[in-house]
Amino acid sequence: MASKDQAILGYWDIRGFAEPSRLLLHYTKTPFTNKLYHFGDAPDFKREEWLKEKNSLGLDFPNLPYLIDGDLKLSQAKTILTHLGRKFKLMGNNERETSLIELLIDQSNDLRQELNNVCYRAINFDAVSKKFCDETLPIHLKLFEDFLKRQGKKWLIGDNLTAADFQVFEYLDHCWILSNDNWAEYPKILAYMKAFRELPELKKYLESEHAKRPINGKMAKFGGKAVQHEEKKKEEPAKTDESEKSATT
Ligand SMILES: N[C@@H](CCC(=O)N[C@@H](CS)C(=O)NCC(=O)O)C(=O)O
Repeated sequence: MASKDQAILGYWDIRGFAEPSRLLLHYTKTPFTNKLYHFGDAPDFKREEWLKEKNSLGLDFPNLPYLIDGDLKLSQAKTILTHLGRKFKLMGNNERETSLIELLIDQSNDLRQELNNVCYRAINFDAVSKKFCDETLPIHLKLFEDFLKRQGKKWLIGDNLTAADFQVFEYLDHCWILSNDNWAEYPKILAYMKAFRELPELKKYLESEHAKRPINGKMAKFGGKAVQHEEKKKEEPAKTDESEKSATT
């Protein structure tokens, strides 16, 4: 039963940009209202469910995701994640760690934006996704692999999770789903992702609600349907052209 004091995290009914914060909230066992908005059906994928509330929530900069935490109302995915990080003492133990956490959040966001361009905006999906998997993704993966190697710790910043881990894990996982590769060249990343999946605080959530939620909106050419991680199977890209018109996420 939702308490009226608990925070509300609003977003589309997908993993997208909100899942890092959802993971953090689950990890910290924080009860929250996971307010989900649904796209309409093809071909228009209407956003009415969100648009009719968008300007009445008291958000200074109305957008999805948003977080209503008491009288604080935030949008912007990174702002929400770092707000929660500070609240739950997951933003590092000193200035240096905090700066590295922010760096990792921005770096993984760049990767997610590149993935978004493939999934939502590619005109020729097959060619663009192949180029992403063959050229762009390996550059990013090598950087994360080397970072993990240099750090030499279980998590990105030492032996305890920080806010960065929720986003880096999540966005690497989005790429894993698209890449359909075994990532054998990146043993540190593989070990890191395996350890994350086995966190007792998250295991159940990762195997249930999280696994059932698609990474992208249903207008996307890829990731609009939930894909089981274990299957490592490439989802068929959507065949319609409507996706280009409605690419919003
Ligand atoms: N820079 C923003 C981008 C937010 C954004 O693009 N939100 C998309 C979903 S991922 C949306 O549908 N927003 C609702 C709107 O534009 O009204 C963030 O990082 O949160």
